[in-house]
Amino acid sequence: MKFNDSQITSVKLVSISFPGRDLSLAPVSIKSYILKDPEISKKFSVHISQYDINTSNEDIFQDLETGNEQIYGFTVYVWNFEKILALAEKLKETNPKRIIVLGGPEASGLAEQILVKYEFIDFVFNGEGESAFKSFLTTKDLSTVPGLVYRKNGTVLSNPEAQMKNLDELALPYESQDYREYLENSKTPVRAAIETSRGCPFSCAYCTWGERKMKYFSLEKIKPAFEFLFNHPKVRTVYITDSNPFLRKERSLELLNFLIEANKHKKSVTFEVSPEYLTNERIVELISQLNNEEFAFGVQSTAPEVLSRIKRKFNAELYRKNIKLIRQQNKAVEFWFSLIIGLPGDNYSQFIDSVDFVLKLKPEGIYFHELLCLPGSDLYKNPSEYGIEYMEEPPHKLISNESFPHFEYNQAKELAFLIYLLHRTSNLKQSFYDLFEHQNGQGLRLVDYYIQFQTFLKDQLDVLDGKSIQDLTSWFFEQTASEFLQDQHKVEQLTHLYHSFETGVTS
Ligand code: B12
Ligand SMILES: C[S@@+](CC[C@H](N)C(=O)[O-])C[C@H]1O[C@@H](n2cnc3c(N)ncnc32)[C@H](O)[C@@H]1O
Ligand code: SF4
Repeated sequence: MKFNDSQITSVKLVSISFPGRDLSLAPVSIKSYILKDPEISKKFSVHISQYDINTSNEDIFQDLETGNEQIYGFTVYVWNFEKILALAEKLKETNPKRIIVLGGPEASGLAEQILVKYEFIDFVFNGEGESAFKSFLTTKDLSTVPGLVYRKNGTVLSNPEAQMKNLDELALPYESQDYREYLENSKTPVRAAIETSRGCPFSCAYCTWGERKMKYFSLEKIKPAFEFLFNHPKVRTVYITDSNPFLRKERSLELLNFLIEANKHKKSVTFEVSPEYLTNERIVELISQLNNEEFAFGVQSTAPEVLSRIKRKFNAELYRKNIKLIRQQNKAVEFWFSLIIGLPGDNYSQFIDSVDFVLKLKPEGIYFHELLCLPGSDLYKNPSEYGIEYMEEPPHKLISNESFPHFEYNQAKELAFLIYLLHRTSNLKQSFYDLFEHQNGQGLRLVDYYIQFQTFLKDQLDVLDGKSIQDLTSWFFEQTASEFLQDQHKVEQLTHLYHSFETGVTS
């Protein structure tokens, strides 16, 4: 890009995130990396602005406008794309000289389409942004900028991506002044994120992480970063963002031993893994000593038909074994499992088989996610191959799935919400587990008791409080359940109805 050499060009990196979290890693990493370049630090001033997703567009716009930025670089995810588009349009409309740049997973998956559709967006980056953005700010020839998608003579051109070869060249968040200040100024302790690797060697069809070569930060590099987070009073929990943080045996053993030793204040270290890939018993033992209050395990589906369609492995025995091992080591640990509703090849009956598998592991709760057809994923690229149709607009929910009729999908979602709610209602989770144990041998599966209770509740209590299940995105299960639980009268009603149901079943 050609910038005026005689004056400083101002760049704002913008992220729109969730409350209770730290400063997003993407702008922090990009800023730290590009400012290592003497030419950039001389000619550019770079600022980071982060906003809560619940902040109104008017307020964000006013704040963004006050600076005299020439370049706005937004980090785009599926949850903030619409907000960013509205902001970008207004920024451009009020001053056409502003340069609007998008990066991040959602923008990467839609790069060409964005430039075709939205004239107020100038550039989109595909993939990793650190060295690509540096090249953008320093080169005069756009065709050399890795991953850049841009317009030339009315056509949209797309440069090949270049991967960072050595992650140790990047700064970790704690090395950044912005990150430290953000923590200091945060009113309450946050959930801090840290990357120890990038990529994923697997290739689940719904995910955008897969088939990317694994790259690692060295342990020497990440150890002080963890120490900083463990010892910082404004850090509540530490969240490892990796796809599968404990894949390599020797590295995992060293890292886990270190984490256990360094975590003096016993903060929770969270991450999501698929127990499929935990094949070493010592690693599982060490994971259970991490002092976690909570473990999140990806299941997604247990149905062979679905697993083969989405190209994912599943080994029920290994699952059970690992969960049992962790439980033996750490009795207090709470397990959460993730299931996706609406996967290709799935249907109501198979979905409840998956739910039953998970329930039998007696989790604290289940995260149910409606299937999103994420740009860049195989599902998004080849919907007809998977027998699905999805919404073009974010969050790219399903319109149809040939194996999972609408009615069944909503039924599954309704059951999912009920289970989520029951597991959040004190004692009721255990009541179902006890009921099942007590009734064992009656030929019913654990999930069947939840289904029977769902039928029993009909016309007696509306757990959705007038909302239609179709309009409730699974993202809002937590908020909807919390609203229900704040109403003492409703909680009493639910508990009372459960007891009537239980009496009916056992008598
Ligand atoms: C932390 C995280 C979250 C956090 C929120 C994070 C936040 N800051 O607000 C939580 C836990 C809330 C979350 C939730 C969800 N998440 Co999430 N999450 C992540 C995770 C693990 C890490 C993100 C991160 O910081 N990465 C590290 C940074 C450095 O990487 P990056 O963001 O990709 O940025 C690089 C490039 O994209 C690029 N770049 C980024 N911004 C910019 C800007 C410019 C100008 C340039 C040039 C380049 C550039 O350069 C960066 C450095 O190389 C990612 C997976 C991953 N490892 O990336 C998934 C991921 C972002 N999540 C994803 C999804 C799908 C979800 C959920 C929708 C899952 C679900 N079904 O519920 C929910 C939705 C949230 C909701 N509404 O409740 C997808 C997003 C796909 C998409 N199209 O946006 C990801 C990519 C995982 C996946 N499945 O593929 N998530
Ligand atoms: C990206 S996954 C990674 C977890 C881990 N690597 C695994 O394989 O289980 C994190 C969680 O987000 C949810 N998720 C990921 N992609 C999704 C999609 N396209 N639609 C709905 N949920 C999704 C899944 O439930 C998953 O458990
Ligand atoms: S779901 Fe997990 S294992 Fe599968 S590709 Fe995504 S990150 Fe990798």
